[in-house]
Amino acid sequence: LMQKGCVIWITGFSGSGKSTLASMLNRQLHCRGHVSYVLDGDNLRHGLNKDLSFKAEDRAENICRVVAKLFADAGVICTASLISPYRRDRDACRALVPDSMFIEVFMDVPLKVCEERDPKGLYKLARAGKIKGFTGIDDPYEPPMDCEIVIQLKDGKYQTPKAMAEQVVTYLEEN
Ligand code: GGZ
Repeated sequence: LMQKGCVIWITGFSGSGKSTLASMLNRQLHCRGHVSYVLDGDNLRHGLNKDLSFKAEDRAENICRVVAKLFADAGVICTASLISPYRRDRDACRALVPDSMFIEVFMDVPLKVCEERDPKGLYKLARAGKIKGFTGIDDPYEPPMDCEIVIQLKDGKYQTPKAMAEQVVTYLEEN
C-alpha cells in the first residue's frame, strides 16, 4: 500500500473538539486503508512530554517533540491535536514539511462555547485562579489567519464527529 505521509495539525481551545475530531478521523482513514495515527497534546503530556509546563517556551517545546516524532514516521498520515496557541510555533512546524503536506485545521469554536462545555472542569478551575496560564482565560490563543480547513459550529452547536471528520477526508481526497 503506497501512500504519501502528511501532517494534519488540529489547533483550537481546550474543549473545542480537537481530540474528538482526531480519533474519528483516524477511524475513517483506517477504514479507507490508510496508515494513520494521532498525537494528542493531552496524552503526550502524560508521557513523552510529562516534564513540560504551559509556559510559552514549553508549549513550543511540546510542539517540537511532536514534529520530531512525525519525522520518524514518514509515510504515515499523522494527526496532531494540540492547542498550539502560538502562530509562530505552528508556522515553524509547517516550515518543516513540504507545504502541500501540512494541513492546518482550525476548530473555530468561540471560547464561550468551550467554557460552557468544560468537559474536565478545567475552565472552572482557571476562572477560580486554581490553574494559572490557562489558554483563553489568562493565556493567549492566536487563531490561524490562513489555514487549510476551518471547522465551524452548525446552528450554534458542535457538529457530529462524523461530519467533522468527513470534511477533512473530503479535503484530503480533493487535494
Ligand atoms: C491549556 C491546559 C492547561 C493550560 C492543563 N492551558 O482539553 P484538555 O485539557 O484535555 O487538553 C488540554 C491540554 C493542553 O495540552 P496541549 O499540549 O494541547 O497544549 S499546548 O499545545 O498549548 O502545549 C487541557 C490541559 O492540557 N491543560 N493546563 N494552562 N490547557
